[in-house]
Amino acid sequence: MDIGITIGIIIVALLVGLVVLFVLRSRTSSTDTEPLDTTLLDATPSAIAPDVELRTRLARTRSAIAGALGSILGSETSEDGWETLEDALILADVGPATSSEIVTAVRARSPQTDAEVSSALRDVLVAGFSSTDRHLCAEGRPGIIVVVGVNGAGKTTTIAKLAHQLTANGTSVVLGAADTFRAAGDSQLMAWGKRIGVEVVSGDQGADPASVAFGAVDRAKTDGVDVVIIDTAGRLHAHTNLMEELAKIVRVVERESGAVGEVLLVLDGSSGQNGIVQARAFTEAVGVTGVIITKLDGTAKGGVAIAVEKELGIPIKYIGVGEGIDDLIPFEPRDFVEALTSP
Ligand SMILES: Nc1nc2c(ncn2[C@@H]2O[C@H](COP(=O)(O)OP(=O)(O)O)[C@@H](O)[C@H]2O)c(=O)[nH]1
Ligand SMILES: [Mg+2]
Repeated sequence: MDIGITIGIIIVALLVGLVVLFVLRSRTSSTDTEPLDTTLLDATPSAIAPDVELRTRLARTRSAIAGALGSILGSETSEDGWETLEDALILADVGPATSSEIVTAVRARSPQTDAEVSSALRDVLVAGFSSTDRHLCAEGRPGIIVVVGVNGAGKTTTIAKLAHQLTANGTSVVLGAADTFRAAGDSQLMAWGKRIGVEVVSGDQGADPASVAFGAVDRAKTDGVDVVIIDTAGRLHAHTNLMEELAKIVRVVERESGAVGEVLLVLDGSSGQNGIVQARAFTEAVGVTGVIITKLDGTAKGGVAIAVEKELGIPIKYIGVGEGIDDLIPFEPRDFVEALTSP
C-alpha cells in the first residue's frame, strides 16, 4: 500500500478516536449539573460538643426552669411547688396558657419521686414539639432559601453561619444581599462572605430587592452552585410595605426557578412573646416554612421556643447560641429540653 494512504488512514483513525473520546467525556461531565440527589441538606456544626455546650449556652433560661424544678424536687410535691414551676415557665416566656397546660399534663401523670417529676416534665415538653423533619429542604437546582425577620433579629449573622456549615459539608453556596433598604445593608454580608469564602451577589442601595434575589439565583445557575441563600430587609413591618416586598422576592424567585425550598423566619429569642406576634405577620405574608431562634445564649426567655412551635405550627429548624460562626445548632427537641431541665 502507498505509504501516503497508510498515513492518511492512521490520521483519520486518530481523529475519529479523539472525537469519540470528547463526546464520552462531555457526557460524563454533564451529569455534574443534574439536580442534587437529595433534597434535604445537612448543615451540621463542626465545633460544638452538643450536651455540655448547649446546657451552658442556655444557662439563663435553664437556671429559671431547672431552679423551679429543684424547688419541687426533694419536697412533697405541694400546690406551692407546682405554682413555682408554672411561674418559672411563664417567666421563661413559654406563655401563660401553655405553661398551665404543661403543669396540668405533668401532674396528670401523678409523678411520685423526684426522678418521676423530672422525667414527666421532660416528656411533656418534648411532646409539645412537632415530629416534622427539621432538615433544610433544597428542592430544585439551585435550592433556594429566603431568610426573613425584623432588623436586628440576626438574619445576616445566621446566614453566614449556615453558609459556612453548608460549604464545610461540600455544598456550594451563593448569597444574595437583598437588604437594599439600608445604606450599606450589604456590607455586613459581603464581609462575612469574604471571611467564609462564599460569593455574595448584591445591588445598589434602593435597588429592587427582588431583582437582586433574581441576580443571585441567576449567578448560581450559571456557576452550577447548589444553594442560594437570600438576605432581606427587616424594617418594622407595621411601617412600610416590607411584607409586600418580601412576597415579591419569593414570587420572582419562584417564577425564575420553579420553587423556593425554604422561607426561614429568624426570631430574636430575647424578644420572647413579642416574637410570636411578629412571626404571625411574616407567616401570613410569605408562607414561612421554618423558624430559627437566635440569641438563646443571652436570654432567660428561651421558653419562647416551646411557645413558637405550639402557637405557629411551624418547625424550629436551628437555634443560635452565640455570635461565633459555629454557634448555630440544628434544633433537636429532646436535647433542648434536657439542656433546659438538667440541674
Ligand atoms: N449572642 C448572640 N448574638 C447574636 C446571635 N445571632 C445574632 N447575634 C447578634 O445580633 C446582632 C444583629 O444581627 P444581624 O445578623 O445583623 O441581624 P439582622 O439585622 O437581622 O441581619 C449582631 O450583633 C449579631 O452578632 C446569637 O445567636 N447569639
Ligand atoms: Mg442584616
